[in-house]
Amino acid sequence: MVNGMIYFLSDAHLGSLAIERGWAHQKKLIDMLEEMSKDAVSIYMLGDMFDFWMEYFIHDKSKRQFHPFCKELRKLAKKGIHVHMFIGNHDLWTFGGLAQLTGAEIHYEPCTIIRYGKAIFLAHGDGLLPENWEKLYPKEIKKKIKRFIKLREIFRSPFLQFCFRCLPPSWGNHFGYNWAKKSRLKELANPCPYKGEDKEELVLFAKDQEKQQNHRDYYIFGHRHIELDLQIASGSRVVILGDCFKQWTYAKLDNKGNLTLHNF
Ligand SMILES: [Mn+2]
Repeated sequence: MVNGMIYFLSDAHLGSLAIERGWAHQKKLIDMLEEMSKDAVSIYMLGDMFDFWMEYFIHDKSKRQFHPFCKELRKLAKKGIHVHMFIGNHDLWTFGGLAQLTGAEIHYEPCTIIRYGKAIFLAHGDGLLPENWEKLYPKEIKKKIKRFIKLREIFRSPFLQFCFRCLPPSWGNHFGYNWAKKSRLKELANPCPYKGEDKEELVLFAKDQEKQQNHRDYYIFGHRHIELDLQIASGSRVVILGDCFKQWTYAKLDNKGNLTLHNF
């Protein structure tokens, strides 16, 4: 479909030990993609589609649980739909395996695309901060952000990644899935709602970009598990996709360049 729709979704957290009825969850995601495939030209998944994804040097049998989803993505690609997957902060450890399994193009960095006359900035959203963040937040939040940045560096260290990939998959997975579960339960017990236009990091990041004359019409992020569609002063819109396990949010760009948020 040359003038088809472009879809954006994120944060399915497949395989999460904190989301019940794993198969029903995956099935609904497949149904959603199937629905999109009727008029899609491209589908962008903006990260954390898996709650934990690691590619070991030893064959990992547990990946079998995701075969239906991976098969669906291959099917879409075969149909001629461009399927894109951004890494998030839960599924950054892919070294070619996921691309092979799914036929999707994997993005390791944020990027800007131009479609139907609109410049669109795409990223998972973790680690994107406004320039003056150290002056902006109180001590406690600053400490939290610094901790997150440190952890992000550790996760991205090639040496530590190599070590982790040497582990037997059952050990690594036990560690990874339980860590992810802990963070999900923490989020459920202590949800972090939208912080407001003057505090939400991703909104401030977008405003910074606009100030630096890097104009985009739309900024689309995942990561936060909140739904947001906000017009900022420059006229740009900042869209945060909710998730694909509770809110089932997706965004759709039509061939006139209109972007809308929906729930499946
Ligand atoms: Mn995330």
